[in-house]
Amino acid sequence: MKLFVLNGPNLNRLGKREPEIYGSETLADVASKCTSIAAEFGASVDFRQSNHEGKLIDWVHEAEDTHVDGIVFNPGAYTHTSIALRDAIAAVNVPVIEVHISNIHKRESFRHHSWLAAECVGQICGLGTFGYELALRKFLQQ
Ligand code: CA2
Repeated sequence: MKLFVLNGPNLNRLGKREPEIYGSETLADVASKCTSIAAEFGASVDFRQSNHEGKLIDWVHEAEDTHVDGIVFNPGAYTHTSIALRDAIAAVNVPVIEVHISNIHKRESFRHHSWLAAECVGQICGLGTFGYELALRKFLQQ
């Protein structure tokens, strides 16, 4: 099984600021956790981050073209703004689980709505970086 874990804008700063919201782990820590969980199942994880909307869209398309089995996706703030990312998810036949480290429903009202969630298998939020692990395990147990 081949999985993508995609991360959107500013998540490369994880662990460097706002630990009260996002915790103290870095994105590299999350990547190595995801890689070792996948390895337990003989699966592979391609873990990526971009600050650019178009790049994230290209990676969603690439997932279908290269027969990826599922995408764990933390789209960052594009969650709340991007119809283009929603269309990309709708345009591919690859299941996507949306993950947020923080509880977006407990925060500013502009974070309450996700344009992507309705095109995803499900959404996990507010469980810290453990949400990545849960989403991965959902794909891996299949
Ligand atoms: O809770 C999440 O995972 C978010 O996707 C994170 C996004 C935010 O815009 C979403 O509403 C919820 C922001 C990522 C920025 O990450 C930082 C981490 C540390 C320091 C600064 C930014």
